Formats: sequence, C-alpha cells, structure tokens
Amino acid sequence: MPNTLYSFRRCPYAIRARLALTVSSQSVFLREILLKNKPAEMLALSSKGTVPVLQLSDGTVVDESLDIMVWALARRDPDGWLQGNLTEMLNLIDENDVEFKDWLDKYKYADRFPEHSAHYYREHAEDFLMQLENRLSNSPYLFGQQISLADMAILPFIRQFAGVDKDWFEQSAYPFLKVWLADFINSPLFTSVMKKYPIWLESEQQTSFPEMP
Ligand SMILES: N[C@@H](CCC(=O)N[C@@H](CS)C(=O)NCC(=O)O)C(=O)O
Repeated sequence: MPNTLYSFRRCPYAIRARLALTVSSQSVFLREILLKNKPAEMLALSSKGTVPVLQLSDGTVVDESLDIMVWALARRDPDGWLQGNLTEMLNLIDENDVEFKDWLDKYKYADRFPEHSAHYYREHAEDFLMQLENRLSNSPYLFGQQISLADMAILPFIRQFAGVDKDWFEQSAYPFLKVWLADFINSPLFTSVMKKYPIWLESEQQTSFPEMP
C-alpha cells in the first residue's frame, strides 16, 4: 500500500501538507474527506479526527500538518524550504497556528462568538499581519530571498483571512503582504494543490497525488 493522505481541499493545514508533498514529489493516494462525515479508516489511524493525516506504507501515521511538511522536505527539498533559521521559522509558524488561527476563526465565525464584534477579532488578528508585513517590507519572503517552510505553512491561513472580507482586505494597508499572497495564489504550485477531487468512498479507485505531468 503506498502512502495515503487524508485531506480536505479547503483546510489550510491540509493545503500546507499538500504543498510540501508536491514540491518534494512524494506521491500519495489522496483521500478527500468531508469533515462532517469522517471515514472510520481515518479515525482508526488518528482518533483526534483532524486533517491532514498521512499514513506511510510502513504503517507510521503522521497526523500533524507541520510534521507532514517536514517529513516530505527531509526526503527531498529541491527549493530549499528548510534552509535558514528553522527555530525562528517554527516560532513564527507556532504563532500562526496558536494565536493568529484563534483570532482568524473568531473573525470568520464572529456570529458564533457574540461577546465581541468581527471588527474586534479582526483587529487582534492584525497584530500578526503587521508582523508579517514588517518582514515582507525587508525581503520578498518571510525569511529572506527565497520561499521557506514558514511562507508555505502560513500562506494558506492568510489566504483564508483575506477571504473573510475581500473588500476590506483589498483596501487594507498591507501592500507587501498583498503581493506575497497574490503571488502565492497565482502560482502553479498553489493551483495544483487546489485541484478538486471527488470525496473518497471506500469502494473507489485510488487517486494519485500529486498528478504527474
Ligand atoms: N494541529 C493540526 C490541526 C488540523 C486541523 O485542525 N484541521 C481541521 C480542518 S482545517 C480539522 O480537521 N478539524 C476537525 C473538524 O472540523 O472536525 C494540524 O496541524 O494538522
């Protein structure tokens, strides 16, 4: 059995895993799932029930998106995503995954958090955006002249943030961040990982990912 990835197209964690698997040319069987109807096979591998989940052919289960990225890049890292100050990168990713993600969820689903307004949640999320803008005003990517693990781990979340209120984002004061995001969204790599796949059903044929050209 080849490596198998349980994934959900729009999930930013699953997107970052697919980005790393693709750039490092690690082929997997892709199982597109529905979060509201998770397959028993996936829950048996990882009971916490989050995507992405990667099952390796030797049976090892990797059920954290960042671990999947690092696993793939450790095997092949043609664009040098792991080059640079890894500790600092991991710190920034952690800030994204813990604090920023929390504000992003509250901003996105503000009706579920009526204690404060969407505007309030967005302002808190903006602390992180300002930090990124500051970095990007000094260099084209978060950690210098080339794309790194940090860019690819964080970009899917900034895309989600921008999509909550596109008009607001368009007029916001983050020129460098906007270029960084637009370049990512228009890249062949991002386009390739956002291809739509039918929901995986047990009886179905396996879908290979990434697709070979
Ligand atoms: N720390 C996990 C978080 C993954 C995560 O929270 N994924 C979301 C979807 S974006 C999920 O599966 N949520 C479970 C659910 O909605 O039931 C990782 O990095 O892989």
